[in-house]
Amino acid sequence: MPAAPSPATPEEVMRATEELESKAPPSPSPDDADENEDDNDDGAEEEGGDTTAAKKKKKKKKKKKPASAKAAAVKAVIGEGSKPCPSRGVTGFVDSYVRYGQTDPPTIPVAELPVFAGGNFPEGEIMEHPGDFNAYRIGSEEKRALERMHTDLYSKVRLAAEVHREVRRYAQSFIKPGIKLADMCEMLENKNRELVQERGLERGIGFPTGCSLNHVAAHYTPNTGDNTVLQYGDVMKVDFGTQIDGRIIDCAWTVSFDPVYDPLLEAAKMATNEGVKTAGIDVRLCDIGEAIQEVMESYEVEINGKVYPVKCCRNLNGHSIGPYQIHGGKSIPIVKGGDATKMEEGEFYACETFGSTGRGYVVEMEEGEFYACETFGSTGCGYVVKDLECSHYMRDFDVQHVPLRLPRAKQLLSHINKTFGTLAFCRRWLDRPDGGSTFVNGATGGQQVKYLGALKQLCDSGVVNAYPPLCDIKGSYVAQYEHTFLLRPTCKEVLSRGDDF
Ligand code: HZT
Ligand code: MN
Ligand code: MN
Repeated sequence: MPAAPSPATPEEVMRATEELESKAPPSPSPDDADENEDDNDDGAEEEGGDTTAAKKKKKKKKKKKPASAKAAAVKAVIGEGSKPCPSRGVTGFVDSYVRYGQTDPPTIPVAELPVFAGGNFPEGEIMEHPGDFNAYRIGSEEKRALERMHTDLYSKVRLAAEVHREVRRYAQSFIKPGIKLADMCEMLENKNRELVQERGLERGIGFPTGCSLNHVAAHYTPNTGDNTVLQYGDVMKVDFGTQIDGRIIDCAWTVSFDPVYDPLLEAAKMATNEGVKTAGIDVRLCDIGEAIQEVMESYEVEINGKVYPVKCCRNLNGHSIGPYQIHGGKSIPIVKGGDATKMEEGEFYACETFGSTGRGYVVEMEEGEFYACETFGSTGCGYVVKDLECSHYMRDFDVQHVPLRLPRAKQLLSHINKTFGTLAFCRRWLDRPDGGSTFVNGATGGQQVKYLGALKQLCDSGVVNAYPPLCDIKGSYVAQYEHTFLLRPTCKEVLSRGDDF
């Protein structure tokens, strides 16, 4: 039950898109305004060199100039053909990577851009570790010496992050109402492979492209044959990853076209930024959760004349990230009352928050399963849902060896081991002629056929885990933003930060 009428004819789709393109960007928060300004600033953000004074000066200038003059000035700096982003929830220009000498659309592998010669990839956003007890870190020679031992690691994760930024910028240029989600995922994933120079387990996609819609919060990607088309009234979470030597950048944003959802998107964006800001060495995970909830729940959103408080999805969390391990073992709660474990030097985290107009609690729903109505916040009879199939799977990181008698299960596990290792994968990839990696299996030597029984056996044996779509109540809307950061000895580096979000 979409809140706004969805454009049905191609003409209506075009009109909706044109309307969006002619509209001013969403009412900018102070943060958004800064990010927007940075876009015409030739990578100043990445160099961490933009001073507050410089920003103030630019802001004043902007106020005096009419919008058209500003747009022209920005265009002159970025280059010919600068395009504002057609979807809401992000800022800046979709071809901003041309400032690095990248083509538009991007075709040059990021590691081959001359501007990054010698592995000199852009640093993420640098923030100080919060707390007086951390103040010494930023100037500590001892901590700086520790960082010099990790130059290669930092270079790898910064490369993965730059690939993520360029792939998502490209995706933002073609994600419009009317696109088939399977096509969107294939284009995004193929660009990810191309820009990262996919080499099997060495470098490639970090995990399947989530494109969960509306009340589905996470872990939906189309299976083969799914013809779902993105609608004007949809709220879509685009969640994808890039990995180099197992170091995964996990980063997501929300796409919507109808401005009624802007406050919901803003709530999740601000809550994620609050989590990123609050995080640091020796900070308790529960304190981050409390700060996130405070920000998220300060928003409300009016849809069809009804006002909804924005709620945190309380059983979803951010997480630490280890090499080849998307969930490293620690969780960042997004509500108060979490555990008091502290963050530690050297750890990687994905801070992700989910704001919902629904119950603020997600359940796994599998096609054909039986649910009591209580599950959906009402009482009475139970019913069977015909909802979403599972698409996401991942080898259990800790399960070493399981005896498998059935040859088809054995063969599938061997395919998974060599193609994905302990990285997550989806059914669509098993259906590809390369079985998920041209580097590992050759362009046509990897396709898996009639594997669903074998996959189920691997799940039943515990060696593979299924990650079904996580759903709030039907008719609700969920927004998500996510960033990956690193707790360096001297500072916090928000690796995935871009000028879009
Ligand atoms: C699992 C399977 C995948 C990790 C978080 C996430 C997308 O919900 C502890 C905290 C991909 C990722 C994951 F195929 N999950 N981030 N981005 N999904 S999670 C999780 O399972 S476990 C969060
Ligand atoms: Mn994610
Ligand atoms: Mn994540």
